[in-house]
This record gives sequence, C-alpha cells and structure tokens, in this order.
Amino acid sequence: MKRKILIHPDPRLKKVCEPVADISDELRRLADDMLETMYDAPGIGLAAPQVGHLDRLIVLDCVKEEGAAPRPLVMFNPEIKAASDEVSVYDEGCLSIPDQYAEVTRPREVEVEWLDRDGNLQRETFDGLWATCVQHEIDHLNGKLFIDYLKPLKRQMITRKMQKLKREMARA
Ligand code: GNR
Ligand code: NI
Repeated sequence: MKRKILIHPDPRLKKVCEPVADISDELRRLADDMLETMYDAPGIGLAAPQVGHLDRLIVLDCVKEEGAAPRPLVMFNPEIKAASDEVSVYDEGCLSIPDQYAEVTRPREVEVEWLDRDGNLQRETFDGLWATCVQHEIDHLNGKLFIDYLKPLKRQMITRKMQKLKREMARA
C-alpha cells in the first residue's frame, strides 16, 4: 500500500525518531509500503518520518542502471560507524521538498551498521550515490533535511516555496 509523503515544513520532519525495539510484522509492513511508495515516486530512498512514522527505519535502492537488478535495502536503527575524510558533492533532492535541488557536501564513504528485516545485524561500506543517499536518510531520522546544510537565505527561499505549494495543494 502506497503511503502519503509529508511535505516540508511539517513538525514531524523535525523530530528525532525512536530506536526500533523489536521488528514487528507491522513494522515490516511499513517497510514494504515505504519501498512501494519510494519506487512509485520515484525516489532512491525514503525515511519513516516522511510517511509520518517516527521510528528509526529507512529504505533505499540506488541502483540506477536501466535493466539492472533492483537492490531494495531495509534498515532498522541504521548507524554510521565510520566516515571518510574525503568528501563528495552531490546535487541533492528530497521527496518531502519536491522539485528543489542543491549541492550538499558529505563524506564520500561511510560504514553503516543496521538491523535487516529479520533482525540480523548487517554492516557495509557505501560509496557514490549509495553513501550520499544513506546519509540523507539517516539525517531524516534525526530531524535533519538537506536544506539545513544550505545558507539561511537559500533555505528560507525553499521553505517559502514549499509553504506556497502546500497552500495550493490544500486548495486543489
Ligand atoms: O529520491 C531521492 N533522491 C536523492 C538524490 C540525491 C540525494 C539524495 C536523494 S534521497 C531522495 C529521496 C528522499 O527524499 N529520501 O529521503
Ligand atoms: Ni529526503
């Protein structure tokens, strides 16, 4: 089932999310719905707070080659264990901030530990788009959006555009 994606500004997108204590069937269903919502958007990642759930859960699939096998990842309680000194710059977007893009600088490589949907501990080093995306998603769990890395004026400009968009969406 597809879920509705919250649009910034929304107080739920600013909250620090709660660690998942046990991976229930309900949370597994939420993860499946998030993947469906992400692929439908389409997007390469989605965090639980973007669909109004304040749990530490993200999903991602950054395979972009046409015809390549998909790699849907479900991460409960993801944690960055190590980050490279080397950085990379990526033109980021966010499904909660539609049609707005800006360059964000982040570590080029990150080692991430998480629980998979069966509760098994996983650890993997990501680079390229995967590294950017997993950091963007973990930021969501800490109430942080990519626009928080921008200069205040640019952030304010984007926030005003989103307020206008939400007013128009409410009228339609
Ligand atoms: O779909 C998305 N694309 C994207 C592009 C560059 C950097 C990060 C992302 S994540 C975004 C989906 C989203 O908003 N996830 O929270
Ligand atoms: Ni996002």
